[in-house]
Amino acid sequence: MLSIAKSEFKARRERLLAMMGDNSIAIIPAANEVTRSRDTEYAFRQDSDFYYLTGFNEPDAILVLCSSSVTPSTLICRDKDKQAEIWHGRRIGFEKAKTDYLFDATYALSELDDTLLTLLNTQQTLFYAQGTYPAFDSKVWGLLNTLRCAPKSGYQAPHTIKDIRALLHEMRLFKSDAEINIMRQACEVSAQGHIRAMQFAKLGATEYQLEAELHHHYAINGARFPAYSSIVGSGDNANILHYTQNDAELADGDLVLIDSGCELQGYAADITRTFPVNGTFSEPQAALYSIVLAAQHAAFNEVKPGGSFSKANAAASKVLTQGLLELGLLQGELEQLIASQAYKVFYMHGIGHWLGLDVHDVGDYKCGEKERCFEPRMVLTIEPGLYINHDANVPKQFRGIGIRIEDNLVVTKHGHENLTVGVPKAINDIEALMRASKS
Ligand SMILES: [Mn+2]
Repeated sequence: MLSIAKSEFKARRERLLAMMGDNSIAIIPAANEVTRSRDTEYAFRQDSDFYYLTGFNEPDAILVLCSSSVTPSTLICRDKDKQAEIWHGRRIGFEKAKTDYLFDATYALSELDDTLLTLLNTQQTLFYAQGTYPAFDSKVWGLLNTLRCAPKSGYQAPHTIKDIRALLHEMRLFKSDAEINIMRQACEVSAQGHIRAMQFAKLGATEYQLEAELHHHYAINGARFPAYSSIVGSGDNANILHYTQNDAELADGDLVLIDSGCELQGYAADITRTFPVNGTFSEPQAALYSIVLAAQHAAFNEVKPGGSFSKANAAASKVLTQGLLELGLLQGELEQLIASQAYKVFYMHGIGHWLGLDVHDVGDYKCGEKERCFEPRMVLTIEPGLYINHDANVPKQFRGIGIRIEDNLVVTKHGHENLTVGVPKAINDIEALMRASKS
């Protein structure tokens, strides 16, 4: 299976250290385990920032970067513990972590406070992301106070505190070849999962059964968990944007909207497809679907260096408005309807978002006042939709139809590569796939 070399994680730390400047320290904590109920925990998910810089997948660890130190990259992690490992699982231990993960120094978690105090002392700038782990925030502020209160012991606290996320998230926005390869694989696995769910769909099946088909396919391909709670909404449920109840029975004549993607080695895929339960789009469904698909194609044209989310959204909104006008769901002048964003009644979310270790990945959407343009190696989603509620004030045949089509694109030198072409979305192709699975 594809993976990211430990040397790449090390190179990321070195790049960040160089950007931090002299006499700077960064403290980046790992995630903690979270209780699900009584003495059971949710499946552990590493903190994305910590993972990006370490590739280290244990809870409670701390990464410390010191730009002017002879040991710039330090990991503090759980020590080996025979009893704990018999009950809860293997630990790498600080000795092996140093060699396997290419750190300059490693310490056991029992030495956390002393180590942090020593490393923090006399540094000028602290880079830290406040607010993610409140308990750890308290520890850091406590250590800073210790340094401030004891100048006679030779202690000196950093003068300046900066947010590490400004530097780190800019790095994460641009994906390396290794990251793109893993995301390509996450997208392929997810696409196949969607195909499997389409093939399984039939009258009387349930939304949770389609969800199970998707998750089964992810898991047997090495992606044990979805990147986010899968949305499987049939009929009017598709009009609930973040519907995750997934407990309805599929009815004849309804569409099903599936928004789901796996997480592979920390990287998310995020695909949406909408298809008919009985395998054939009705006329009003096909009419609305064709508008959304055309809007997506229009937005795709803006996914290239120099393009932007707002250009993509403008292109998609124009097509959506035109289509809604032709079908009689909007009335008025095209230009005026676009200017007043009349389409927002039926398309109320954004055109897309960055994609990476987080499904709604990090990275600024603006450069100061201005919107930022797409550049090669950015990965993003394009996901226009139309949502016509069961009680919408429109011709009856369009009510209760929700449609979204979402693909994952990596920006290239001259345009983009669609990572999720593996799952069909043309009406003919969807109908052919579903017909084949029934025969
Ligand atoms: Mn999305």
